[in-house]
Amino acid sequence: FLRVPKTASIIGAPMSWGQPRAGTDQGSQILRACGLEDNLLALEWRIDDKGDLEFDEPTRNDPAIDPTKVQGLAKNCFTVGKGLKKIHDRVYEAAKEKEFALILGGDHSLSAGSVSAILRARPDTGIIWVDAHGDLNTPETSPSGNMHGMPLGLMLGLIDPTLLPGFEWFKDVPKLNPEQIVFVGLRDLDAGERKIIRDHKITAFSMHHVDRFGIGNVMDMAIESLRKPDGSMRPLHLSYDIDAVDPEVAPSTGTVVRGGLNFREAHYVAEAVGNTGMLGSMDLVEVNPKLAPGPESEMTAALGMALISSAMGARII
Ligand code: B3U
Ligand code: MN
Ligand code: MN
Repeated sequence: FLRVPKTASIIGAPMSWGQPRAGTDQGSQILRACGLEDNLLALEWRIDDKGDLEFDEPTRNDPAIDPTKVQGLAKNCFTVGKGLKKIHDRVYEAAKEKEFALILGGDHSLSAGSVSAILRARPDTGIIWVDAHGDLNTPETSPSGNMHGMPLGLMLGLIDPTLLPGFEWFKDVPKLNPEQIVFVGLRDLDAGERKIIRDHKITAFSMHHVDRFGIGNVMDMAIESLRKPDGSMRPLHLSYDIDAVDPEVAPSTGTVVRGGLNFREAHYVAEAVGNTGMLGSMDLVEVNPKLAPGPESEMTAALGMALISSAMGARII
């Protein structure tokens, strides 16, 4: 099985068309500006910086979903789908070279690109999805049509990619089994997402569970839930949406929800995953410096950077 690789591939994926707010496309840049390379070097990583990918903008002539075939909306699907293909290819390149893939968002739709690439290289990977939201929507269940609420809907195969312009390539990528996912930090689910969690028996730890059991127990249970049937541990991918963290600590993000992880809980999540020795890849998404600009956005970006460091080996003692 995979042991933590020693070379980290940094992949900037400042794509923001999965949600409506300008500024999410500056996330990778602001995370880098918080000293990413120096911090990783200090943690004894070799760095293979792939730079920031470039993405097309949506245009008014882009193909959209056909309302006679899909009852719902996936805004900018053509541009998002093309962008995810770029991310997928770049992440796959890193993962097949056995590098640690660190993906800097960008909005959370990008994780359908990164996770599908990780699964192609490391099929048994377990996904730890740290988020206020479930991101399990389909065009039919989504209240907003924003694709950053759909990456797990895509990865679970709940959306037919052949009906989504821009996603034709997605029919050939590996999909997730529900037992390969665990949620931490949930507190804002749509009705359709609740049903998907129930119907597919996805392990989910909401903020209610954090209150009830404490973050230490929650992370023990979350990690334990990702064991394979033979008892061995899966390689892990951490998909960290900064909006999992309480808005008092991480205000600069597009969809804030009160009652999130506090500062230490947020770090603990990353440390606990790092401590397994099985973490092979990570997304850090939804930092938007244009929302709450100034000291608050610096605080949010610095936190994002600290969470990456924690997952990749930084320890207090
Ligand atoms: N579940 C809602 C809101 C949302 C999802 N992800 C974020 N917000 N960041 C939706 O639009 O799908
Ligand atoms: Mn998310
Ligand atoms: Mn979220």
